[in-house]
Amino acid sequence: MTTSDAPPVAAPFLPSLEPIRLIDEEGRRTADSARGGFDLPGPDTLLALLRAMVVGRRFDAQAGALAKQGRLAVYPSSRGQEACQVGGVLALAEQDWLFPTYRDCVSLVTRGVDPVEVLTLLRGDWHCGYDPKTHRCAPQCTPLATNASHAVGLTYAARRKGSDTAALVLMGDGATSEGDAHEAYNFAAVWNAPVVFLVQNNQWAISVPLHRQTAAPTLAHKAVGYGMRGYHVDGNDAAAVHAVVSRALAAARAGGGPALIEARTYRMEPHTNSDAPQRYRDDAEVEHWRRRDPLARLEALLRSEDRIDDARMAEFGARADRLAESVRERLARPPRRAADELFAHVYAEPTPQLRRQREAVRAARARADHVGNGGR
Ligand SMILES: Cc1ncc(C[n+]2csc(CCOP(=O)(O)OP(=O)(O)O)c2C)c(N)n1
Repeated sequence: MTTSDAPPVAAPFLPSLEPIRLIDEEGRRTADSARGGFDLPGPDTLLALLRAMVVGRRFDAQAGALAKQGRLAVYPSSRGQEACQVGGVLALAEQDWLFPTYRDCVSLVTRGVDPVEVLTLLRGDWHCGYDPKTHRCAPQCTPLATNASHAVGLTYAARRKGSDTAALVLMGDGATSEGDAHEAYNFAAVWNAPVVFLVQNNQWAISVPLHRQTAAPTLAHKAVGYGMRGYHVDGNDAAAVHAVVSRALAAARAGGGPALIEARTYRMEPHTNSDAPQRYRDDAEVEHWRRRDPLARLEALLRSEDRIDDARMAEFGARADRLAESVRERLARPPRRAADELFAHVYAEPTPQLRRQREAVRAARARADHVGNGGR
């Protein structure tokens, strides 16, 4: 066993108090002092970020409308958080894994998962509508922070097998207060697991504001206590999120260990379509963040540097509309799955409770079919 008398050095792990920013709120390149040693990605990457954000926002609006129509049981909006989800996902390599939450539908669409399959869980149709292995996307987790320890386990195992797979975990500010987050951060650092935890600090955990959630100077400072690198980044700057996540993933793949990134952003919509945010937050706050829109910021930079014009924006918009139309059409059809299939694959042998629930669903189905057939 090797030991050292030298005190551990915390400095390399410390995040900046000011978030790292590569594009300012007016859509201009920032000065070196704001960049934290990161460079603005090249024009192709910036265009890919903008295109994916335009598509993501259109998808999000469509999903919100489908929830209002009752075609989805619930929908937690990503609006305002596109730079985090798109910036993070486009930094992933082919072999990497994504571990999203219920909030992160745009991240899955960006990773290439069929948008209808993304919405399957929220439709109440099936546990996880997509095959996690196809695009290396874990199921969206609703229990807060449980995805974090799954990612540590997967990447630790992959590393032991000699693979250079890393993982990106998406989690909210509220999730960082969970015991599961603590355990995942600790095991990731102790095991040197190649995991990047991207905390989308959207300021609210349903109705709980950040200041009632944590006393830490920033959520990124939590990294220091676990012995991993912490980064504090402007979560409405897609270029900055992409640059920071890319570097953290590359370091993790190369054996440099995990990182905790806090992306400061804002949840523009209610927590879900069943929430009433006017009961706990001011319109003025929402308005403040509306003026910091991540799509407008990147578009402004690309326009001012002649990298994009109206025709190109229209192309992105048309692509987004096609996707939304396909989602609308396919979700108008009845669900594919038989309802009692929900009880399969939970345990090898169903428990007595599950068997009773399955019988109850079958009986309700039979009654509904009987009524549907005019009671004949
Ligand atoms: C373990 C657990 N406890 C409580 C909940 C109920 N719950 C659902 S969302 C939420 C707030 C989460 O806030 P945050 O992590 O900031 O994510 P956001 O929804 O803002 O993206 C809570 C408490 C849950 N899903 N899981």
